[in-house]
Amino acid sequence: MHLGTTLTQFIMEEQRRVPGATGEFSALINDIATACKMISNGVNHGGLLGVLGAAGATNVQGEEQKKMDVISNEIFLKRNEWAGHLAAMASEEMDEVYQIPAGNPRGKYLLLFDPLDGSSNIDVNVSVGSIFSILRCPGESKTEGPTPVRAFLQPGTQQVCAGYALYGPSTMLMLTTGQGVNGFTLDPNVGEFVLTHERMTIPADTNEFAINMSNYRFWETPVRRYVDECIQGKQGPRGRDFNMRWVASMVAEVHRILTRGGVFMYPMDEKLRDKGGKLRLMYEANPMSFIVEQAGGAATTGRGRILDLQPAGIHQRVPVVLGSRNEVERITGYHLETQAAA
Ligand code: AHM
Ligand code: MG
Repeated sequence: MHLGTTLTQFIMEEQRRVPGATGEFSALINDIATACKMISNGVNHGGLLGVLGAAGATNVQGEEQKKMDVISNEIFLKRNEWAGHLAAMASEEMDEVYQIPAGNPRGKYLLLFDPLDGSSNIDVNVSVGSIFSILRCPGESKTEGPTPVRAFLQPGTQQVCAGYALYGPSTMLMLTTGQGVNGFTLDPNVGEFVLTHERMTIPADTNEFAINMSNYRFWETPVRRYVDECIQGKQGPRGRDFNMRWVASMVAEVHRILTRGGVFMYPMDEKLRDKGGKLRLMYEANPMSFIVEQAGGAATTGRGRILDLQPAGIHQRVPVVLGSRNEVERITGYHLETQAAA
C-alpha cells in the first residue's frame, strides 16, 4: 500500500510556503484533479459507457469532435465554474471565452485547457490526456462584466501553473508551479492522486526523436536536415543511431520525454503555413513548454522560445520543438542558420 503524499497534501504544503496564500489555488487544483479523475473514468470504461465514436459535430478549429471530447469539456466546465476561484475559462472545444455563470462567485484565476488531447486515439484504445494552464486574471477583469479575450493574452512566462493528466496504463497527473515538475499516480481504489514521480528531469542529450514522418515533403529545410541526419545514424554526421516514436498524443509524447528524454516536433510545414502551425499555443504549447523547461528541457518554435510569445488569440497555433535541451538547441540552430542564409 502506498502511504505517500497525496496531491491535496502536496499542494497545500507548497502553498503554506507562499506568504499570504489564501488556499484558493489549492482548491482550484483539487477541482481540476477531480475533473481529470472523471475523464479518466470515462476513458477507462470506453465502450462500456457508450462514450466512444464521433459526436457528429466539428469544433471551432474545424476538427471532428469525438463524444469524449464533448463530455470531457463539459466535465472541466462543471467542476470549475462553481467554486469561485476563476474569472473565466477557455477551451480547445469552445470558440469563445466561457464566462462564469451569473450568480456564481468569481475569482482571480483564468483556466485554459484542452480537455481531451490526442482524441483521434480514443477509439483505438491508445493513450490520451488533458492539458491545462492557469494564469492570473488582470485586475480590472476580475469582477466587472464579462472577462474579455485580452485578459487571456499573456505570454507563457506568466503561467502560475501548468499540468497534464495522462490516461494511459495508469492515470497520472503532472504539475508545475514553477518549482520543478512533480508527478502523481491515480490510485483508482481510493480515488486519490499520490506523489510517485518527484522532481522529474529531462536529460540534455537523447537518441530519440518524435515527428509525424508522413509530413516530410511539407517540412522546411532545417527540419529535413535534422531528421535526415538522425536517420543516417552511425554513418551520418551525428555518428550515432537514433530511434523514432510517434504516438500522435502529445501528452504521451511529452510524458515519455519527461521519463527518458527525447525530442518532439510538430514544426511549421507548407500545409500548415496559413494556420500558423498545428498545435495550439495557449492550452497545448505553453503548458507543455512550462513543464519541459521546469524539468530542465527546452521548447521553441524552431526560431524562438515558446514561453516568450505574445499571444494574439486564444486559439492561435504555433510550431513546436521541445524536449532534451541539446537537441532542441541544435534544431533551433539549424532554423536560424537557414534564416541567416536567406
Ligand atoms: P487534438 O488537440 O485535436 O487532439 O490535436 C493535437 C494532437 C497532438 O496530441 C498530437 O501530437 C498531434 O495532434 C498529432 O497529429 P497528427 O495526427 O498529425 O500526427
Ligand atoms: Mg489538443
